[in-house]
Amino acid sequence: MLSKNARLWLGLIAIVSLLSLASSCGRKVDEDGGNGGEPAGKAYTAKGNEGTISGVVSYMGTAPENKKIDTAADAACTSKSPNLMTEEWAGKDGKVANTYVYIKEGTLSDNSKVSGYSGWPNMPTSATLDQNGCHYKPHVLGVVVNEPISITNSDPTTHNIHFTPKNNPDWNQSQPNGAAALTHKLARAEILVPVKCNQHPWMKSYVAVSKHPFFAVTAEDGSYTIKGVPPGKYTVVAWHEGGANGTEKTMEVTVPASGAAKADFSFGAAALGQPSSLQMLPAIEFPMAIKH
Ligand SMILES: [Cu+2]
Repeated sequence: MLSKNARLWLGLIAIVSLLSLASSCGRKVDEDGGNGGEPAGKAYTAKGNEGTISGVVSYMGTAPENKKIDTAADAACTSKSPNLMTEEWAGKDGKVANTYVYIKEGTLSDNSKVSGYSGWPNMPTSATLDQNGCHYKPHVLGVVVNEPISITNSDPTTHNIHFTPKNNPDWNQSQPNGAAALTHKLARAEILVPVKCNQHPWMKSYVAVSKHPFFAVTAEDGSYTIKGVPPGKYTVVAWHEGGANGTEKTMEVTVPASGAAKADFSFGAAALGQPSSLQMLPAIEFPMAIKH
């Protein structure tokens, strides 16, 4: 017969083992590359006949003026960035910068699905998000799941970087003047994660987390190029900030073998009548169900 003490110990050991089992199961979900607990897919091998998707994002009509930001709350910001402006409609000559363009889904020429792959050639391996002049550079950033994001503070003041995702854990770190770079990774796909600074309420950026490398952010001239795309038919989406979840425009394109597909997008009220711009979809995907 076991003594009362021994039974108590056995019970405790059983509880601790169960708890560690549960937590290792939880970690597995975080490390699965954002597949939501689904089994990992296959890796795509480059065939040498990949193509590109490129285009230009424009504003139909007159884009709203960016506004001057009142930085009086922090003299260090005012002296470094005396004319800080909002960046929602940055861009030149009616073109729209800071638009995240990505392949949402698609079918390769061998009938396999983009979402069926978990590995792609040329996955980006590092990104930088700099706090400089009391705003984020870049304003919109695309990364892949688990890609290390180096977060730097180039300002003579303290920032507090705060990722506010729906599909990944909240992450909130203070970074004083001169502090070493911080590194953050997001384990699950999410389009897009708002990032803010708890010290300076005007500071905003958006980080898109993708399972594949087929995305780009538009430059000042509105242009973007997505490279290394296997021949196939794709749903391409352009996301731009604004409102609660941003606005998405959707287009279907075909990439021929070793060829190029064009996908131009338009935002703005005047663009609503355009056939390619009818869809106004919520930008945040529903969190994937967690299956163990
Ligand atoms: Cu800040």
